[in-house]
Amino acid sequence: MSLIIAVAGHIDHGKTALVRALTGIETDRLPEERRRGISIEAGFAHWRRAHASDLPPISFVDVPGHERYISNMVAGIQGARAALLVIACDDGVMPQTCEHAEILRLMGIRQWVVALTKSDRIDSDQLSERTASIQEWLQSEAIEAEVIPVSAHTGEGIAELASRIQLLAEVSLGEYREIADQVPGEATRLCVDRSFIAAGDGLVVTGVLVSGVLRVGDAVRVSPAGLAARVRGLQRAGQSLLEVQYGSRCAVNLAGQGIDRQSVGRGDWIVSSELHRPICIIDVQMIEAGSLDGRRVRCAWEHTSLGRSGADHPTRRPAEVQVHAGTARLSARIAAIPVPAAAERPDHTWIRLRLARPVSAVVGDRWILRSSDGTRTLGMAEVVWPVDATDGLRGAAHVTLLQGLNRTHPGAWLSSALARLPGGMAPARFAAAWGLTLDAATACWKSAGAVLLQYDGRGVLFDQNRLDDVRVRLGGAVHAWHQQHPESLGIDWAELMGKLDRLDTRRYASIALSSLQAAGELMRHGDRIFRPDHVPAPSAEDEIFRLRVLPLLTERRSRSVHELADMLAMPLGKVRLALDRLALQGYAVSITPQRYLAIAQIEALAAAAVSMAESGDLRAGDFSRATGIGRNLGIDVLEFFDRIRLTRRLRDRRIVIDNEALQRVLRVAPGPVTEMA
Ligand SMILES: Nc1nc2c(ncn2[C@@H]2O[C@H](COP(=O)(O)OP(=O)(O)O)[C@@H](O)[C@H]2O)c(=O)[nH]1
Ligand SMILES: [Mg+2]
Repeated sequence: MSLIIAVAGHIDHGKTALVRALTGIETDRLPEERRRGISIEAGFAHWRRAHASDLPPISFVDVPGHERYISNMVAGIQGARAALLVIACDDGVMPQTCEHAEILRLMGIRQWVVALTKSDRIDSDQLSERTASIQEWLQSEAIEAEVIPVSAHTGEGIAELASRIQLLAEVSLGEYREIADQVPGEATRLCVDRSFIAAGDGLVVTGVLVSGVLRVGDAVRVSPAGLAARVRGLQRAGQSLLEVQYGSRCAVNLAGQGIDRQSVGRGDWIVSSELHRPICIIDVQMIEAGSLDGRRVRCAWEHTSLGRSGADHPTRRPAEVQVHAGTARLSARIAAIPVPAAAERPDHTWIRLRLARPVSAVVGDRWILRSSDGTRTLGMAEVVWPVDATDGLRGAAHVTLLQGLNRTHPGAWLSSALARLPGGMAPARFAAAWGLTLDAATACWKSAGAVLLQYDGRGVLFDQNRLDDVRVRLGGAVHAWHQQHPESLGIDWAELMGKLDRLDTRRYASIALSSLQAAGELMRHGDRIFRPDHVPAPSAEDEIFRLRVLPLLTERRSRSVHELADMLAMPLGKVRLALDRLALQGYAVSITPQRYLAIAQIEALAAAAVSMAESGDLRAGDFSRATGIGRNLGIDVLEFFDRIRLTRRLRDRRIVIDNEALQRVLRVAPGPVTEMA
């Protein structure tokens, strides 16, 4: 672990000179910077302290102060956890002093120190006056910071500032560790600010390792492009290492197909493979830029034509903004997510960002939003829902999902999401949303009361409590149906769904039904759901039907449901239902959806099959001939026997595997466990 301190402030206030005085390092590296005497890119300086301490490495990032380079400034402060705000004593607070302070505060920096530079330029009376006025300004900005007068020219105050920074570092590291300890198993994420070709080594990228560990030999991916690469070498502060921990700024030598300066650069992320899931649509919570020049300025935000949108103020046209996400700058359209006025918090707004290109996003990432012309900071967007979709939740349900999300811990977030999502969430999606390794994500969902089930051929996490609840209610609804409709086979699936709450969507109900079927608590025949102990009471109508249809089902030649409907002059659907009831009452059995046979008939056929298998070979042709039922029906019957596991097919013959199978299934053959339409 190491600590990065952002050195920010207005242009010409002495940031670069101060870093030089503290570290001896010149951060203006570009020829243009040296010629013009201004910083354009962020410059990095590792602090080699005179006194050895237990503290991990500390480095400064000296960011450009000119307003044209704000985007470089935002890229530069990625990963910084403390701020050294530089204010020249002859100039005082200037526009970029405010803007930088605002951006740092929005990014969540809590540890600050203010260097009042060029103290050699004014006398001590003026100095105390300046110090007082700056302290007043800090107070109005709600920034807690000590103000230390320094001169890079005379060296005055530099030692005091250095010891103050050490103290600051200790506090920030404590905070940092506390946060890091709460989220175990973070996957690797490095945001790239620069790439270059190093002679003999190939491509090198520099950037901040925001989470996880990077080791020489690691297989990684360049996101969002998705290129695979391998870590060939690592450096921190000019020193070659085998491993770098999160929080560090480092240089990484990458090798791989297509890995070059064109394919990897500022704005990209180097991530472990499971984290490569770039997305374009992200829900965020926006915190507005609150004060510039000490005034509360809401207009910056209102200028976006979006403004605040309560339920009674319909959203206006989505606005275009610039998003600084990590070191990337991209344009996005924003749409407010309307929150009912009562639930609105004055400083928070829910926003859906539609980014011009996909990015890597993890819950809690803080992005700076600036006006599309790049002149105003609108606020900070904290990533809340990096899942690219809300599973069909819209309007109030969407807001309820976002408002209900508990962001204190990945497990809590997952439970709060699963409680409201209609269709659960894939474990890999959850891991990527929180930047966790798959192992850590698994530990999290297990302790969060989620359950992993196969659904549509892939694993999906569901809320165990909700599932249990739906199971109980499904069982209750079926029971109630039987009481009210004793003559009916069971309740129709669609009707049963209608008895559940809106929240208990089809997916939960389907899964609950499957598990109830597997446990033998409910059965299903076609679209009818019923309890295994329920036998429909035959009505007078059933009796008449039975007398008419049974002779037809006992003939050698079997009739399809369609033929029966024609012969009995009854609607097809009615015939099917009546046949199903007959099956449940123990008179008939369905061998295919189209064919029903009388019990006596199927029992005779089973006996014939068993005896043929015992006395020699059971082959489809011989079976059809011997029983006289014709080839097609013969095959249907044998396949039915296979299905109920009376027989098993071995190439062209069959063997008997369970003599009792027919007796067991004579009541009803349960349908396959799949989602029902
Ligand atoms: N007198 C005096 N001038 C300084 C001091 N620190 C910086 N300067 C001058 O102020 C100008 C801007 O300094 P620089 O470090 O480039 O400012 P930056 O734009 O904030 O990085 C340079 O001409 C410096 O020589 C100081 O402590 N005393
Ligand atoms: Mg500078």
